[in-house]
Amino acid sequence: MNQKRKNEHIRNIAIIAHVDHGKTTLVDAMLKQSHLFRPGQAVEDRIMDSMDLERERGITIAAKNCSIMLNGVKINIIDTPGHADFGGEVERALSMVDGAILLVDASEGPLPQTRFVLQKTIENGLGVVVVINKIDRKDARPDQVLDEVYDLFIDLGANDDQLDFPCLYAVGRDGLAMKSPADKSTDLSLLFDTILQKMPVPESDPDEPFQMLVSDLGYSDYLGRLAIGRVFNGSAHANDSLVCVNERNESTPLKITSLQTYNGLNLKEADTVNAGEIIVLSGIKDVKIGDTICTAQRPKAMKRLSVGEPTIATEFRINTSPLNGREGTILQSGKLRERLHRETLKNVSIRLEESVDKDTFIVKGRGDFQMVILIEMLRREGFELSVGRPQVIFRHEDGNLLEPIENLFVDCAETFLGIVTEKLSIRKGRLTNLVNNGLGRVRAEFSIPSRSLIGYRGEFLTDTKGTGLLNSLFAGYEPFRGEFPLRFTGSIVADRPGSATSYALFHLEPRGQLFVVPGDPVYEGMIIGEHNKDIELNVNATREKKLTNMRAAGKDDSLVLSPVRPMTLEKAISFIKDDELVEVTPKSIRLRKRELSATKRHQTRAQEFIA
Ligand SMILES: Nc1nc2c(ncn2[C@@H]2O[C@H](COP(=O)(O)OP(=O)(O)OP(=O)(O)O)[C@@H](O)[C@H]2O)c(=O)[nH]1
Ligand SMILES: [Mg+2]
Repeated sequence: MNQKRKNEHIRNIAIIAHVDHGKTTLVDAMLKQSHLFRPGQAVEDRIMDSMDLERERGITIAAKNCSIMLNGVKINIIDTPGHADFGGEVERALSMVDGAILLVDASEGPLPQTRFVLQKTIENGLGVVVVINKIDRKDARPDQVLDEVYDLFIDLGANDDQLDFPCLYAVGRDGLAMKSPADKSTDLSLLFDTILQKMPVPESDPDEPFQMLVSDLGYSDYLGRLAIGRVFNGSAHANDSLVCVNERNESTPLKITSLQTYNGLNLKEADTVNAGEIIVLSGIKDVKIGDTICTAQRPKAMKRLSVGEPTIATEFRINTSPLNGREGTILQSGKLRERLHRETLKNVSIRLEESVDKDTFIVKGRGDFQMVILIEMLRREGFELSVGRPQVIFRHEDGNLLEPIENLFVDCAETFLGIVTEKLSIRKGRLTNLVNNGLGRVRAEFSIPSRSLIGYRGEFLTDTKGTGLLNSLFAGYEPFRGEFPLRFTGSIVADRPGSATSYALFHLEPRGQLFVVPGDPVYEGMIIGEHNKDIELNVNATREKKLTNMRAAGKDDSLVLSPVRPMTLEKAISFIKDDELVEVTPKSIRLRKRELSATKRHQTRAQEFIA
């Protein structure tokens, strides 16, 4: 066997964890303490969360690269998202690195996504450094959490080397790392030393020619399409002629126009890049994530990056409501198709399917929150569209219908367990484990269909008065567990176009919860509220009070209406039933029936009844 060549000048690491365990905040501290910024320079918090939606929602959505220098060694760092719906980003990030820093919250301990990310890391045979983070929390229990992490490694089948993981304690927010929770520390130097000593050095095969696995794509107005990934073997120089090998093993020639590497938060031009480095290459038009860039003389595709299959499908269509074209600038199905296709190039866990109807597209992904983020991005770009309720993807095997199942972890006060268990059992959930810590809180585990969780999170927070924690992990496909009602209420539907009036809305209030306020435009087939009873109620929302000589119309203003909570995308897509859609524009979120005409809906129902 060949002697492997080591590149001692580089380490490639990913920061992985369950959502909110402090990854992006720790990267801030690593950047600051590696003297990336001028002394006194104002730097915003969670600097790697650079997308508007990441900053607004306080979570990481896409994995991103940066680098620091430690004792002359370059550390490429990839900050990854912790939300389960963005798990594909973690898998993509792990394809570029040799090791991962696994953060675990010192109070919460390992949670479902900790398990997912660690499992992927172990499967990839990568090095792991465990950091028990946030030990400043009043409810921190670092010793117990370390035991739980150890149990998790064993449970995931880690080998003896992996079980011997280095473990540190940290307060990422203050930039402190220590060997034991009681130690005093003033900085992250212990973490930096551990990275240098324990994270595997990138290795390559000196007999192999240049090979780069494309793990991400970018675009620059100046350089065009950018292929981002790790050089696994050999070296390349600016202006080299190479080939790109696609999934059908076809080679397309390319000439490198620029090579760049990560330098802090920016990119830096490089003349030569060597095995072990993570690079940004331009000079290529047609490239996909998973392709290999290599030499024309010995084209050899690397193992393609594979990520988990999508479990959710959502219908995206053009906006056909009577109000279309008033608030957005991009309305055509061709534009929608092109934009969704572009998303699949960047986002490894999203797939696009055309449907028989040329104005309708099926987008497949990992969860309803991922869909919400995609829809939100589109409306900000000026799109108008309508979307259906996310549906889970069923499978058929040997004549049996199978559905995706999740392990659901509930942590709540004992008093709320009754209502939570009742709601989950209606949704075909089964209690599999229950631990009562004797201090008034319980941890319960359920096995439950993925479809049951669409829209459940909001209800759970209401039922536990905002104090419950809910986490889930995809467990695999199991036999279909049967139907259950999506909701026990109907829709209040406008029967004509116009403007909603106070008078009409005031008289509709006793019938349910309204979504519109006086002056809002309405149209036939638009859902303006949730009906208390499980039937559709068609109403005239534009009704004016009959004027008499004695009274003026303006009197209606004195009617006091209950406040209407604004409809969020999350709420809207989980509220609608299969025969309903959400209309999304840059300014509004409206709900509607698929079939706008009340007469036609009535006819269809009558036919279904006869059939
Ligand atoms: N007490 C305490 N809180 C922290 C610490 N580090 C981060 N936090 C807080 O934890 C929250 C989440 O921090 P992030 O850095 O965004 O967590 P993340 O792991 O990047 O989250 P995702 O990327 O969305 O998965 C923020 O409110 C931070 O202020 C810490 O050391 N101690
Ligand atoms: Mg983050």
